[in-house]
Amino acid sequence: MQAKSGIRLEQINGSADLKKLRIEDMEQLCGQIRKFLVDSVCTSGGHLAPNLGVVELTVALHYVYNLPDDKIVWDVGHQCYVHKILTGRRELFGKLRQEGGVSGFPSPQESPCDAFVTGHASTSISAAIGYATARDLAGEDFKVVAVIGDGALTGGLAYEGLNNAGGSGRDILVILNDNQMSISPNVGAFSKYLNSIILDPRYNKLKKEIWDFTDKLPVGKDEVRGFAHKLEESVKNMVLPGMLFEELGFSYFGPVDGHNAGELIATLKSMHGLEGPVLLHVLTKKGKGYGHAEQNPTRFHGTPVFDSETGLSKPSQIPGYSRFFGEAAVELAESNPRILAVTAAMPDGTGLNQFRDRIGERFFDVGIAEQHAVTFSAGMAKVGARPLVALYSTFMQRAFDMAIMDVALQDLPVVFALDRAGIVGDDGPTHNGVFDLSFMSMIPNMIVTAPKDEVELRDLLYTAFLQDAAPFSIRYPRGSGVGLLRSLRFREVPVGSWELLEDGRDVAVLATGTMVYPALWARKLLAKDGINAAVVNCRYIKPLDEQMLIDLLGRFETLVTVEENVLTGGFGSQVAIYAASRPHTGARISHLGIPDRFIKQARRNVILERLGLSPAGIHSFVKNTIAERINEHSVKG
Ligand SMILES: Cc1ncc(C[n+]2csc(CCOP(=O)(O)OP(=O)(O)O)c2C)c(N)n1
Repeated sequence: MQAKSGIRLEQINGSADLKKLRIEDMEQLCGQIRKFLVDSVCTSGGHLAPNLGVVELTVALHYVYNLPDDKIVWDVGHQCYVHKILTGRRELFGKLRQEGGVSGFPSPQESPCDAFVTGHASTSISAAIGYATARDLAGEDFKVVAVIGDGALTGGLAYEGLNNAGGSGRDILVILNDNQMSISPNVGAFSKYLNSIILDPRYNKLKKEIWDFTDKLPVGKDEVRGFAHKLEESVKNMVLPGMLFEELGFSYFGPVDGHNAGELIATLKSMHGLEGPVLLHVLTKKGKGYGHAEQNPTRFHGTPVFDSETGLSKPSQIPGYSRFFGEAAVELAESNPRILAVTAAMPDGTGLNQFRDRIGERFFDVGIAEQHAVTFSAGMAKVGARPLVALYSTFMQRAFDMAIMDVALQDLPVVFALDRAGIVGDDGPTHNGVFDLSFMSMIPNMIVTAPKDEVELRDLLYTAFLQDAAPFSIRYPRGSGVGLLRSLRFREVPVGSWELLEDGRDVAVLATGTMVYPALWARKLLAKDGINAAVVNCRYIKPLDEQMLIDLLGRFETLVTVEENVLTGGFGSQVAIYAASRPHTGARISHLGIPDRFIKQARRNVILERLGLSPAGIHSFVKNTIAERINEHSVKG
């Protein structure tokens, strides 16, 4: 793309190239970046609207700061595409979020300009103040910037960071990228507070005028600013009550227009020499510059492949698990007024938007606050409500302690719906939900389940609400179900019951959740090798179906467990621990699951195949296990 004044995005491969440009050229550059973003994301899918919103901000940051010496920590990290484009990774965008391409989140392995791995919200201020503290102790002088969205600012960790940073007095710049949106419209008191600042700019206008005026002073600028600051301290509560950030030890600037690169550059430059914690409030529009995304920022927060002209994506043939879950939740809640639904800023992703639209008075979006979501649910359960808290498996990690202390220790009937469990693929290691079977199973009183398909998901949800005392967790994967017709009637799935789908002679395959259907396929492949396998749907990970397990241990010499979870502490571990506690049966149990390493981005099915978690993979694992077993026999014999 040849620009009028000869600016070409292809020539920008780092801050140094950017700094050669004139301020007047920035608008044109930003236009090129936006076009590049839309063209890339429409063919690969990814986080479009958040990136369109930070084009000018990212350009300005790169213009003023020196990377990688200075450190920018991107909160959540989903808005780092522009940063990646400007730091020499533009060509890798042909494979955005794919194997061998550029990942969708900051990755220091990819570039030293990516200061910190992010993916889970609200960490940036803590990481940045960590950087600043170690910097000061080492006597170094690089700059540290945290860029955090108003959505991420609803997470408790952000306040822990603000508290620490504001109290420390260290040099750190927090940029609040305020677009009034989380994935959905932002919620809660803090969001209202930010709005009140935007809507009442009197104080900030006054402050900016003083700042601009003092900037023009030939001498004594700092003294006059110091005096003005003291004056401001004494009058601000009269002008705008509750300047919360200032009270927390930050010098607050803004709100400024986040789509005027020249103004942003000038502001950042003028703030460059400021000491202590500083917060710059920047107003942006999510999806800026691409009509479809501006009109529907939630839809384009993270999008599948789409047609850039129409903005439309191909609808999936089979409804996703989240939709089934949302429908079932509504159905159950319509006949049980005690059921309440809780989400941590993910009404659309979890399918609870259906609940919100139908039974809004019993729906609660608490912001990006998984820990609070769980303890809030515990409080409600304590007085007889039946809370259903729906979180992505990866974000449930945040609330581990709350699940133990606030829910399970009191044996409260909170229902946990853990979506996106297992490998998610494109979003990479920050988003894989591969630990929940382990950490949920280790909690006393917790019932842990994984349905084999969408119908069983509905039935397990129904069963969960039949339990009066115990916390109950259900994990299910990203994406489409297996395409079964919805059964109209709910059926109870007795707690701790497995389902013997196919009996066999040579080996028992104990599969859980997403691995049940691949195990049935593998059975067919094994039959061609003359191996007759039993396949069990182990939908309860805890409690195990002890009766059936005892029977299988007695009948089979070889058992294989299969799960889409890390092997450590997962389903296979529970089976092994139980089997080890039984009188010696002679059965040998082998385990197939996710190994002890982080899994990088690639297509979900590619990863699963590579890990052996596919029909072919299960087939060869079982075959090899049996072959080893025969070998052992012949050596002994
Ligand atoms: C702990 C955690 N919970 C949920 C999410 C899912 N999530 C990703 S981005 C996002 C919204 C972030 O909003 P904001 O910080 O305002 O950034 P914006 O997308 O508006 O630029 C959410 C809820 C997450 N990344 N981390």
